[in-house]
Amino acid sequence: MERRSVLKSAVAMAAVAAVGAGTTSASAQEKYSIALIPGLTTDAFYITMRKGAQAAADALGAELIFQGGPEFNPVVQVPVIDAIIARKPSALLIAPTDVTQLVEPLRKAHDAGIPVITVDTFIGTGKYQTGAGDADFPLSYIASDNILGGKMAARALANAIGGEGKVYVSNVKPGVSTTDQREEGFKTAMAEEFPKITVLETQFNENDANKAASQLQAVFARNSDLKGVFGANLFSALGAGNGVQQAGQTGTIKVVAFDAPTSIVENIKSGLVDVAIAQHPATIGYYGVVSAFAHLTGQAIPVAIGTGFTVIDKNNVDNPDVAKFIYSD
Ligand code: T6T
Repeated sequence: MERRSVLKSAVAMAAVAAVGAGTTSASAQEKYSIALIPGLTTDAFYITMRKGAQAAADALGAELIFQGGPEFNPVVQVPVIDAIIARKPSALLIAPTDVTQLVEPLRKAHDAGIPVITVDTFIGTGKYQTGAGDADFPLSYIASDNILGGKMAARALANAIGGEGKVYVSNVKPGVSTTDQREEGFKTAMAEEFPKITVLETQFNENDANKAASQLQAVFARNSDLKGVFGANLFSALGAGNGVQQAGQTGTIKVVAFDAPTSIVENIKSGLVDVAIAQHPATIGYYGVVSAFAHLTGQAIPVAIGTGFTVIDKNNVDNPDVAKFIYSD
């Protein structure tokens, strides 16, 4: 089935469920409020996720509350969760900024009777509703397959550098499920499939593109034969690319980027970035709201929903079917 019709039927199913649940009727249907807490508010990835979530909320007649912090940081995110719990939404969608530090803050929402679904990132192991561990209480995890995405990045970078030489991962910080898994997938694919590639020590930038740019230059200063870098999220890739440019190495040190902000178009066309792996954040937001709504109206929902990727390079960047996956900002 075509993607649009899959989404349409998901909404239709949820809407039918709402009427069929018996607690609602077409004339007196409860207006559900669904909160979405992003990793940070100013990131094009989450801005795009919000658009998808809003589209689903509009289709279902639900209210979307979007509230987050200015930094990708548990210390900033926890007070946002507390503020949301105080507003008593019907359900909470959240991209938790740490696998362990968000467990107890989110349990408070769960204990207050607010169903929790995590989008993009997970808590604990990300395996929910299993009865194992203390972080299995969220109902569902809706996200990209980040291990696969890391493997795809490794293959793209290996191809760009001709299968040999030194590369490294520019990453955010340990404890973020998505970027940890991308690094894991990248290293696994490199070890298993590309024995002539050496993966140098990962550089952690705390989601700061300026830091990622300085780190690129420092790694290059220590390794004049550096062949490539994998930027494991939007800011890591943006910064690593800027570092390559500042070092005068555009096209020589190859860059594979995770995520696709609007600047990626120019960076691919100029040859600064070889390949970008775009996630589908609008789809994540859309399915997040549809899943919350389905649960609220009495339906069982999948414990995990995987969304796709679009791989962008200079051969397809102008194709409208590809360009539609560039993030909004
Ligand atoms: O890569 C996305 C997201 O998937 C990750 O969890 C955090 O970083 C981004 O938001 C991009 O900045």
